Amino acid sequence: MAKLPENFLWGGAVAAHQLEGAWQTDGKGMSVADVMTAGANNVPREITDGVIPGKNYPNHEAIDFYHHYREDVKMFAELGLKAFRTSIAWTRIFPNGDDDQPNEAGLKFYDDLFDECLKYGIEPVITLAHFEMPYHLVQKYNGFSDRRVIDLFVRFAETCFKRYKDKVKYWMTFNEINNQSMFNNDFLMATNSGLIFKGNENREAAMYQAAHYELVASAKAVQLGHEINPDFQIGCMINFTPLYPLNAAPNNIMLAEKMMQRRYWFSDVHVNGVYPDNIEAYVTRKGYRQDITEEDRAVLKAGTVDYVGFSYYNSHTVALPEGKSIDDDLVPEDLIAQNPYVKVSDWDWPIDPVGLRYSLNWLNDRYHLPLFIVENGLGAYDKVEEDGSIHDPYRVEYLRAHIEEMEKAVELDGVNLMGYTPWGFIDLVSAGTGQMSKRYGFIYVDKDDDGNGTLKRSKKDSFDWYREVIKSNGENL
Ligand code: BGP
Repeated sequence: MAKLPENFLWGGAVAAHQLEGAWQTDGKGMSVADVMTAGANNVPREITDGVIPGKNYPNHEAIDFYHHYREDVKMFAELGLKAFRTSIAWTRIFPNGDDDQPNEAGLKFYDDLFDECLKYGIEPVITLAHFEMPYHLVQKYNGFSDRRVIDLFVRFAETCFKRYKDKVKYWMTFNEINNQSMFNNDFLMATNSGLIFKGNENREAAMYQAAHYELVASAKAVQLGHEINPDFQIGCMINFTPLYPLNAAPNNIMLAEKMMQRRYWFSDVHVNGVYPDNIEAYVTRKGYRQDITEEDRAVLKAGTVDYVGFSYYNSHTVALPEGKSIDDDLVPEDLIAQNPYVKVSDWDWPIDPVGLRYSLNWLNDRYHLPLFIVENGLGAYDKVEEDGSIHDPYRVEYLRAHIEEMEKAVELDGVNLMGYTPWGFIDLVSAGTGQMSKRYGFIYVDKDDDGNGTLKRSKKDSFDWYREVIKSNGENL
């Protein structure tokens, strides 16, 4: 088999609010992630009305990367990372989102962080908004349900592009922008587009309008970024969870196709600059997304992305419930069926390495753009032995199987892939559960779900394994 390209971006991925902590340090404002309590296994996190003393807000300290980044980046270099994907906390730069001036201390933090990475030859890969809209914008505008938030985001993007134009080449606008297709999920709506529902609003309608503004904001940022530095590579970022039909019943095949359309039109717009016909037909039929102008359409067309970044954790399987038709109002969550052919993780996430090869093929055939796997991994419980060692063969097994499928996609299927940055390669706060105990890392961080621990970093067995994978450019798995 042919090898991966020499410049393949082997790396690791994190997000500001899940590891930085220091939630009020050096002028940082409060983000929506700062008002999220910790949940538990399959108990959703609560979004509270401001910070309530005594509730556990795990992001407030997280792993305190803000104060540990120098020693951490040194370890990342030892691991051999070529790329480090993180996000810029919007509230470090514009604490309220609509401030007159950016916060210099926040800008300086990322200057120092990027310098530290570049010192070791580690390429920063930066997401502008990873689940952390300024809380002030959530309260004042209900996030992206208000058109005015477009310009506030664009100003934030412009400030970052200008400041870091000689340090950062790879950017993404919004993390997993398409999570909001699960519009019944409060957490996903708040983190994706800053929408909080107070009553019985039509959630799906609100989602289509807010997502439109968000896509316009993204396209404006992409266009501006290319003007600021024509060498920038600016991508979109979607959660990619292929939806399989439970069986060959034609209605289930059609359902899976419909659900794929409802989940992946976001990247269609990012890449093609136009809404796909099926979504135009759907929103027209439902009377959704009433505010879309000719100017918006021109902006979408002018601000298409350079690559498609995506996360892949699992596949889902769908079946049409008894007595339902494809064209009924379907609630995405009600369609999920158990796939008898795959095992699941401790958090009931299906484990499906072949699904990654399927996803790479699907995205490559659909978009004909470079792809970037910017998240992949297994959340698991780790045990620290008496002597401090941590044996995590399950993590290696998961990643090895996925990398094998990734390599087949590149080497046998001709997929154009830029890089691979496994998620949470240093333990951090889980986004979905708010727990520390759902760990993804090669680097262990001593902290538990109640916030106790020394924050000491140590290497798990997987650390040496991944270092060898990078060193051999994916040959030694
Ligand atoms: C993605 C997010 C990440 C991350 C990951 C794992 O959806 O982009 O922020 O946390 O999923 O999810 P979890 O932390 O819920 O296990």
